[in-house]
Amino acid sequence: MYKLYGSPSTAGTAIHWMLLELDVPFEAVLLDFDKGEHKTPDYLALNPDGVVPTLIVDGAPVTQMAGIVTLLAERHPEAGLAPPVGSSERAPYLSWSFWLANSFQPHFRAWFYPHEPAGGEAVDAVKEAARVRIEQGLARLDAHLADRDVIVGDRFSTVDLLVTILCRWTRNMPKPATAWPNLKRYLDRIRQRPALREVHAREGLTDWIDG
Ligand SMILES: N[C@@H](CCC(=O)N[C@@H](CS)C(=O)NCC(=O)O)C(=O)O
Repeated sequence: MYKLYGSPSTAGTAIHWMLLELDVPFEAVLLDFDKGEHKTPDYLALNPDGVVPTLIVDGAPVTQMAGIVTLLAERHPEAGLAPPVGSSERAPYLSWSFWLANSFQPHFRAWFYPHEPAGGEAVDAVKEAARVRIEQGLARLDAHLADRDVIVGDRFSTVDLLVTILCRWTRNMPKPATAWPNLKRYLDRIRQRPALREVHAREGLTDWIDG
């Protein structure tokens, strides 16, 4: 039985969705950011960064969105949400996973929390730099999807789950992911997945899922 600490419409949503894709038993605790529930001593003992998600696996906390979905795919290989170790698709799978986590996702942190790198002084410049880099990343994904339905191989994987969540975060940005034609076609198909629709319902999210 997994226990997820998340919060609606956050990186926690990725794990919530993944658990529904896997159809495994779990408990979801949705923290209220407005009440600072992610900064309490008890929660900081689980996740010292005071962010979501945290997943309790066999009694121990596991953090980092991309790491958690990769771990869950490994623990539930029957779901086929990651190419097997040793397969030819493993290299692009790991490259895309780490690119998303290390190179692309941090620009979203800068966009939504610009005071962190800017120190309160250069918030507008930080947001503008983040916007440009997010759009460059979206253009790269769009080009990759020109003749493909998924990012790696020929079946949906945790890479697609991460791409979808990050694209969702662009929905109120000046140029959202759906403005790129291949990304829109890709996202329109993924938005039909029952588990993604279910996580929207469970977290009370009504925007974006229907376009
Ligand atoms: N690198 C972390 C980033 C997690 C993160 O930034 N989570 C955000 C929500 S999407 C959060 O908890 N923000 C609350 C805060 O920073 O106070 C991960 O991938 O898990």
